[in-house]
Formats: sequence, structure tokens, C-alpha cells
Amino acid sequence: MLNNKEWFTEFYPNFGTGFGLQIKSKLHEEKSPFQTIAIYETTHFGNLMTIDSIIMLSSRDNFMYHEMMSHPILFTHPNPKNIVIIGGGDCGTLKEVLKHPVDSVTQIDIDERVTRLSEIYFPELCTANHDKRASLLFQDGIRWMIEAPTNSVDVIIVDSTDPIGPAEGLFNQAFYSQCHRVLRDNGILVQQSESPILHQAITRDMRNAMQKAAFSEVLTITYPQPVYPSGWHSATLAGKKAPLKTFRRDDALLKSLQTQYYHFDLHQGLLTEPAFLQRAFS
Ligand code: AG3
Repeated sequence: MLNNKEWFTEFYPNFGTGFGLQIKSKLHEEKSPFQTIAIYETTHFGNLMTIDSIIMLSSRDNFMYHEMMSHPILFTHPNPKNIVIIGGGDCGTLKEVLKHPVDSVTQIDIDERVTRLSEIYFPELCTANHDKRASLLFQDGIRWMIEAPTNSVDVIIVDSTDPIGPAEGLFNQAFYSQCHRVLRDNGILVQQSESPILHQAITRDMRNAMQKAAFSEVLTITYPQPVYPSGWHSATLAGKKAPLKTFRRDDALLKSLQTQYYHFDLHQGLLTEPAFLQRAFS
């Protein structure tokens, strides 16, 4: 909520904490058919998008989230060609994925307005939207997955909001079973899995549901994300059959990505979860 004229603060009442950004002005607000989307200009973090008063991204720090949702999984897969992104309407993940030599990326976000507003207020994330390999669909990702052909996709990236509201159905075994069916044998799924320090129960439930959906291996990787709860975020990978602890060190490709956060030695470090998380997930 905008708690006075100058600050936007997302409160986490269940955890007695919150995160605030100083605001120069509110640039836009609208109710789409699905949610309320607002855009602010902040004093130090560039533009800020919120959905239903939940922080989605800022210009300044989204690179960590978008790189970590894309590059670890794409370097883990031996030869990723057909990619699906569920959610991700701001197109930040899409842009990172399209830096790889993939054949196709299908992005399915329920709310076209997120993309249209991102094109205006986060144009740097939308530079690849017209890439010939990209298809931007605006429909229900859960339904899309149910209707998608079996064994047709290499990598599924679920870049969703929190597990409340429209995204709730993306966090359960029924959805993961559909993803498992749609992935080829060496396919991998990755999903944003909230804060390692605040939301261990959510992450643990996701991991259990992925395993029940017959994924052979799961791995939770963590990274900083200042504007999200606790400033520390995670993504959970699930491999259908493929091992998750090896990755391709393709130096020429990495160089061409021009990443600001991701590199191979950092990836190596991600393969070991912090001790308290190993205990929480065991
Ligand atoms: N996806 C992650 C949203 C989670 C943020 N949660 C929160 N602020 N409580 C955002 C979309 C970025 N492409």
C-alpha cells in the first residue's frame, strides 16, 4: 500500500516485516480483468510494478531474478530448444531466454495488460518481444499446459506471482504432473519458490508436490532479490530424468549473454543448499 505520499511499502504481516521504497510519483494504475496493476517511479530503484499491492519488479534489481530464472536451467539442460514460460508477462525472463540459441519460446501469461504496461514502463525488458522465435499468448497457463502435447517441451519456466489469486493453481501436484507429461525425457521445470528464510513451508510443499508428480530430482537455488520478502529469493528446479547438478560450461555462450549476476563459478556454488535449508527440505 502507499502508506503516505512518499513511500510504497509491501507489508508481510505474517512475518512482522516489510519492504519500502521511496516514491517520486505514481505513473499509472489500472484494474485489468484479473488484477490491479500499478507503476511507480521510485527515487533510487527506477520504476516499480505492483500487482494487487504486491511488488513484482523494479528496474534496478530485476536482473538477478530474471537471470536466475533462466540461465541455471538453460545451462543445466543438455540442449534446450523448445522453451515455455508460464506467467512472466513483464518479459524479463523471455529476454534472458532468447539470448540462448533456442528454437522457440512460448510465453503464456493470463494478463495481457502486464505486457503492455511493461512495454511502456520497462522497455529494456521488452527488446526481444518481436524476436521471430517468441510467441506471446495471453491465456490461462494451467489450461494451456493441460492441452499441450506430451513430450513436446525441453524447459518450462514458471515465473508467477505468489501462490494466492490467479497463480495458486501453479503450485500443486496436478499442475506439476501436467508439466512432467509435456516435458521431454531430459526436460526440466523451474519455478520461483519464494523466500528461503520466510517461506520454507511453501518451498517444501512445492518440492514434495514435484516429487509426487514423478520428477526424479529437485534442487532449490537461492539468490538476492532486494525488493522481495526478506530480500532473499529462491527458484526450485525439477528434472524429469536429467541430473540437476551438472551444467554446460559454454564460455563463448556465457560471454555473449552479458549477464550482470550469473556466471559459472556462481552456478557451481548454487548446487549446495545452505545447511538450514538442507535440514528443512530433508
Ligand atoms: N514474480 C515473482 C513475484 C513474487 C514476489 N512476491 C512478493 N513481492 N511478495 C514476479 C515477476 C517477475 N518477472
